[in-house]
Amino acid sequence: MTNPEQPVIPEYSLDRDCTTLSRHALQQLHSFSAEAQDLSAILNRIALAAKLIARRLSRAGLMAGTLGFTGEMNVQGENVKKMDVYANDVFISVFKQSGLVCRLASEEMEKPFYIPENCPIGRYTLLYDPIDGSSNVDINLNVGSIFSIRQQEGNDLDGEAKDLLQNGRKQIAAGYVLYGPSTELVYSLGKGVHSFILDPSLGEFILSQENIRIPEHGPIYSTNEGNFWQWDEALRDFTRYVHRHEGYTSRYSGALVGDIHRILMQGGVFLYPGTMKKPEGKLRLLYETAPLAFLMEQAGGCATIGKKDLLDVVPDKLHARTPLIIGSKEDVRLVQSFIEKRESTN
Ligand code: AHM
Ligand code: MG
Repeated sequence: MTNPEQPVIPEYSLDRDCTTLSRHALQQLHSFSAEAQDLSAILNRIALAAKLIARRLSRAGLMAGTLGFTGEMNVQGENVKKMDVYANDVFISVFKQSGLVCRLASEEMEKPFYIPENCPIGRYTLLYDPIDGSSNVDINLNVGSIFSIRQQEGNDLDGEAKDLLQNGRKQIAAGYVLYGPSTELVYSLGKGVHSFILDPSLGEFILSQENIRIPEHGPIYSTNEGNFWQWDEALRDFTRYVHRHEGYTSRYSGALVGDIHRILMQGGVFLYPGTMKKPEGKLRLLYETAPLAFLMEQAGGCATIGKKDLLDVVPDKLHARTPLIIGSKEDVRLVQSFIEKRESTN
């Protein structure tokens, strides 16, 4: 008998509380096949990595040896932060003895990391940026992790990982974790984009939004305008346009995941173009721009390097970089119209 005094909790709320990331992935794939189980288990491990990183970030200012630089340089020639190293190791550690992925390739490692005990059965490679936007870490602002899953092709006996030098359409799944006021994981298996919030009381990522769609047009433009004089004329034309027209507002946090998350939810465009000194831009294709482009297309937006779709770009090396113009279709199109206009007058 139900007590009429007791509030009736709708059934869906319990079911929703039980919609964890791994269960959702299985639902998405409509299957309990070995492949579906593997992908679901990989996402579950990524979720564990995210929880470990979120836990450390939440207490970073109180723990010795957590903030600041290590004094080392990474393969990109950038100063490495202690959190970069920790987060990179977390991903390796959660995949050891998992039988799930044979290789991990990360922005922080010159070459892929092999997990030989997994290789006979783990036919996937995980690509990731363990802490993106790490300049924000020391001042307690938002940062993120970005990930992508690709099928391993061939045995890669020479360890060169040449099979990873393929376009972004080869990705099986991609996503990011945003370490903000809540920890949020957004992912796609090529069947829409879905978001999960970490419920600390459960220690689980619980479904918060299914089938996220980016607006066709939005009010935000997000870019580091400090580079204005380093951009080519077309990008400057676009910037002048948004300065002179009502309806656009600027938001830029210096951490890609948060900036892209805002664009995904509210619409607009994020730009990290090439500069005169670095025509290929700053962001890395395999660990940053391709996973985000995959998500954005799945949400109904788009991503380009200027004229070419970002997902069609084939990297010439593991740590290749690309310019990035990403977001709502209409706003990306507007940027492209300035590029075309400049080309037609040159
Ligand atoms: P990182 O992976 O070394 O942290 O670099 C990537 C970050 C992005 O999160 C962000 O969009 C960009 O670098 C910010 O760069 P800038 O300081 O040049 O605006
Ligand atoms: Mg990064």
